Amino acid sequence: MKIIFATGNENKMKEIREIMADLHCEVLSMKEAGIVVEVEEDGETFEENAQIKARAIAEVAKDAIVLADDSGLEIDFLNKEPGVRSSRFMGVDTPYTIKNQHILELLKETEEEQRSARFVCAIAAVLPDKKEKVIRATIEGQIAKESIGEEGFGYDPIFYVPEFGCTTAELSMEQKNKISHRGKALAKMKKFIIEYYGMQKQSK
Ligand code: ITT
Repeated sequence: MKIIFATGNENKMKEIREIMADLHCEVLSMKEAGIVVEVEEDGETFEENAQIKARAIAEVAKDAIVLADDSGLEIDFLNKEPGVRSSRFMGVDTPYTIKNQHILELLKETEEEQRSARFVCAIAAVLPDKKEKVIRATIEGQIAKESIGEEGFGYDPIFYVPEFGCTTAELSMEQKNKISHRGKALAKMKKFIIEYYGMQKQSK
């Protein structure tokens, strides 16, 4: 079985590959599958956007499981912004050093209890038989006082996880995948895929 991941984000793809490594499937990015499709992510929720991406790629991907990830950072003090607009926040081409600095500035005067935030990830699947599934997971944390860490990508350097006493940009990919929104959502999706195909085999 082949899995095609409907993402153009190489950083997400690295994490996804590691999480999916123990599944006996070939995991391909859209680029590797030779698929070039522009998708307008105009949904209002992470789930809707993940489904929009997965369905668009499933239209052209034959006999493969298509998965898509829509994710982002919700900051309570900013009314859950940037949320579904996390990648478009301040412009898609604006470097994250600038986006992160701007967020730190916006929260400069806040107390610790006002800095709560979470990463959200929705993973949508479209299976070859057209069955669909969508799974959401989150990781709770706080906006850090300063940007720290070189690992990860995007908003990781300003996302502080109290249990670990560091930002997600200070965790190795393996550590981050164990606790992250993406890691948890994909673990559940893997379980669903294994059970679904297990069940199908039994019913034949
Ligand atoms: P695709 O739509 O092609 O998958 P994208 O980067 O546009 O790529 P999203 O629309 O899902 O993906 O936007 C997610 C953004 O949220 C991403 O670009 C990061 O800025 C942020 N984000 C999501 N997960 C993150 C993580 O684990 N660490 C840091 N930032 C993250």
